Amino acid sequence: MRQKLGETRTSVRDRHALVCPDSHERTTLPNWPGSEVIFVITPQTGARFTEFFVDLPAEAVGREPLIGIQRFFFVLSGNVSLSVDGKTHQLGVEGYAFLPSDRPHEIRALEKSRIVVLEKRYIELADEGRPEPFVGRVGSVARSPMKGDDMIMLQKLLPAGNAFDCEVNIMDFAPGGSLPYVETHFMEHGLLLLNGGGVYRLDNSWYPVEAGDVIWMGPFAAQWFGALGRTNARYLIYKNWNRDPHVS
Ligand code: UGY
Ligand code: MN
Repeated sequence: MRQKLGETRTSVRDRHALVCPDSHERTTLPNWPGSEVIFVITPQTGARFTEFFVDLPAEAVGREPLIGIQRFFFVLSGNVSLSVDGKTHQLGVEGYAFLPSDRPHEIRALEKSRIVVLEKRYIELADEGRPEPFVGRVGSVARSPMKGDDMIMLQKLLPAGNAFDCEVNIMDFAPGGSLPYVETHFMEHGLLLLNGGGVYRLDNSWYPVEAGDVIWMGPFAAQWFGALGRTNARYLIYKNWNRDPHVS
């Protein structure tokens, strides 16, 4: 799509970035043969994780990430299968999976599909083994009000436990709902807006955001969101956590 006079809402700053679909650039990657990959958050922006979309034609496969890197993926459209530990799972839209580092697996598109992937180097704890693979579906994850506010419903997609060094959640805002305060924390976020829209404050900038937008929030990026419009605003959000900042 040709844009008007070089305009875009995409904005890449030192400690945060908003990456909108109109500025996506496609690439190839050896472990995703035949698919198109769109990196939206990478260490080159300052992040300690990656977030990317993969557009898989029917029958395309994806293989493990680099050594020491764990992976979470979430199906945005289509249907994929995941083979791991001798079992095959089928994942439709809003199905997701977590794969610990160095665990051989294969993701196969059963039809043309789009997934979003988060990858992070695993930080091991001395007395704790790596987490086990986990497969789930958003529709069957419990919802609870975030910090007691029933205008923001939270779904935690990964199991609890010290083996995990990150979390991936869904936050669902009723129109008019907002984060209760401007957060600042050393943990980073990778956010994909799934539905609706609103205004995201990142440091001292306020951005209109809509479905399909990705946000990187680096350490201590001030952050606040208010949902606008007549429909819920819902986002998928990654956070590194459960590890001391000295090793994060
Ligand atoms: O978990 C979080 O830090 C979350 N409340 N942050 C955010 O939505 N920007
Ligand atoms: Mn936060």
